[in-house]
Amino acid sequence: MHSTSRQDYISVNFADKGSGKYNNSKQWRRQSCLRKWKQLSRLQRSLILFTLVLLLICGVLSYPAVTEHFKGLSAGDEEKDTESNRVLGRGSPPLLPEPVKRVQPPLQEQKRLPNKRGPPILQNRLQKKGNASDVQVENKAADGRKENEDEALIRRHGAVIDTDHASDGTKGEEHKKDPKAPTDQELRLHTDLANCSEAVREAFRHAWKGYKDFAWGHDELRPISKSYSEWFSLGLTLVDALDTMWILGLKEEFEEAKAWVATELSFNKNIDVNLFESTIRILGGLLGTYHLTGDALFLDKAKDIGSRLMPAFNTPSKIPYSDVNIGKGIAHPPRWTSDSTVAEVTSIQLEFRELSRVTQDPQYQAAVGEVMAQVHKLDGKLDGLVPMFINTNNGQFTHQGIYTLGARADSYYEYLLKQWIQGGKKENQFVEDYLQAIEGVKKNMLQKSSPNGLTFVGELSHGQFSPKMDHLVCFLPGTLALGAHNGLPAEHMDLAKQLMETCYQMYAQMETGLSPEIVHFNMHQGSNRDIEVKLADRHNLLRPETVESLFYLYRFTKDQKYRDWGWEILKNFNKYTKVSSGGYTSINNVRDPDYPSPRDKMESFFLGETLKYFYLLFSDDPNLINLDQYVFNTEAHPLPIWPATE
Ligand code: DMJ
Repeated sequence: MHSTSRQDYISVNFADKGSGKYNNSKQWRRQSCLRKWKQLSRLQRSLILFTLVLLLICGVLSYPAVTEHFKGLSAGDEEKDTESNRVLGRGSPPLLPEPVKRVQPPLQEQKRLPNKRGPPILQNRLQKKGNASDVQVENKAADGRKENEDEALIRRHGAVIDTDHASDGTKGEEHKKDPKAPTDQELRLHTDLANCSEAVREAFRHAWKGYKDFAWGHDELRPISKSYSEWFSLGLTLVDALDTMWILGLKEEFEEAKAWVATELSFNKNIDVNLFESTIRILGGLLGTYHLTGDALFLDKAKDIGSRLMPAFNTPSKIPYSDVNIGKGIAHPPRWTSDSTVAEVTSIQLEFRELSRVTQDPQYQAAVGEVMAQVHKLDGKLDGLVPMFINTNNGQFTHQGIYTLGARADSYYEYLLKQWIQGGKKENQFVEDYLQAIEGVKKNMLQKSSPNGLTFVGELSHGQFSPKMDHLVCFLPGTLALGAHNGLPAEHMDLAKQLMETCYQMYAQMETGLSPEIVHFNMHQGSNRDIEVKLADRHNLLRPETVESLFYLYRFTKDQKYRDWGWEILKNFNKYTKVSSGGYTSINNVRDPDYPSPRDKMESFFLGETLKYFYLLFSDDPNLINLDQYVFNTEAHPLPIWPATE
């Protein structure tokens, strides 16, 4: 409605410089206010003053952050003290993790059975320092004793490395050692004493408490505002976290989540979901939990969501649309394009292939296999590297000439290797494409930074190299190591170690000890520092990739430094992202330890992936997800490697 009220018009008087008009009118206004005030009765004046004071008091009290800030800080301190005492084995005896009971799928059943991507880019809403009181993050909670140990650890690991003088194939790992820093053996002892596994379980319980108290049954916790956000309205965090609880031996939490799945989780809803995200988190999560527990509830739910996602493949090219309405059975591309993301259409294969195997229904595997077959044949690759978009009408790559191992392409490479492993290393096309792509990375995207020669994977745009690397790329050291473990060239392991060091430095060189979302490496001779971070890239979303790779590297090399690095990162998550009332929050600024600026969101992958990989990193049981029996999907849900007889 068009309003013509007076408020619609603003009249602006331009002051005549030097005429003194502006000052005069200000004076005039002040005098007229005073005159009006004096005309009021004493009662009227008292009433106005009383109301103003009342409003002021209410304003202060109803601003939750003010009271919560103080409550939060003191509660946080207490909690942290207890936690660190337990973690360091002081006071009461350390809590040992309960033995994890794992149920493998019965052998007979196995025989019966047939054989950042990347989430939508999250906006960086940089907050002003004035909002600091919103934060209940326990970033100053550690006690004195612990602080000293932390500092020692950070001093040692924060030291810049020289990758040109290494003895172990990783080219130069001469840490500038502080003579006061603890020896490797002391650190090992420290790590053992700290009982890292219990610390991860504590972290999970804390995250779960926030989810349970403020977001139960919803997609994601917003821990600062003690509320939730919805993406698909499918209890995303709960479903993503199911197998983590099982692996961590958190029986009670698992049972309450299972009860919710049994009674509340319904896919018969008129909602749009993203095919890739719901496949890796929900279908993958349900299948992984089914395999660990043997409970048919999860298989039934997996079949339900899997079949509801199938309309996505009804496109002219058979390259799936990005979105599906799972209630109506109608799929569509995003409103602004008929393209899908390459990583998204090529990182749903492990899950749908497994769904075919367990249901003996070949339609799922056929649909995702067709996508791989088409992508394999497409023109527009550069030495095995793929562009970021593919058109759902004609099945061709679009936006050609841009290559990255980060968002929108990353898990294409991961799933090439993992499909080969899942299928018992028989489908050669996958491993050939993978090997070619890794050669493509080495030839076109691998560079060293200055001054310390960190090996990194940059990006290519129409032949121009950019020294930009997403944190997402840190899945690569783990994937390379997994390939080498499965018989691929040993030099892949060397490269994995070098890139692991770089991903670790992306954490260690930041003031909070947490990596930003994106870094740029310096390549000019004479640079002062290897890593630069642009203002808009300083956020940390609690992502898993570096911890994931640390887990693989530790499993395959047993080098203690990977655990030490993981322990350091876990402590920094606790220091800068833990919210005292429950949950962990993404932060806006990894470079400001005084004000990391919470974003008020706990992504489901923090429980689904990050904490799971932390736990596995610190576990000494090689059979806790044996990597010769299971392959993790890109959301850390373990799926069985198919038995050779199938
Ligand atoms: C997760 O959903 C998956 O790991 C995906 O492959 C990439 N993005 C997030 C974690 O960063």
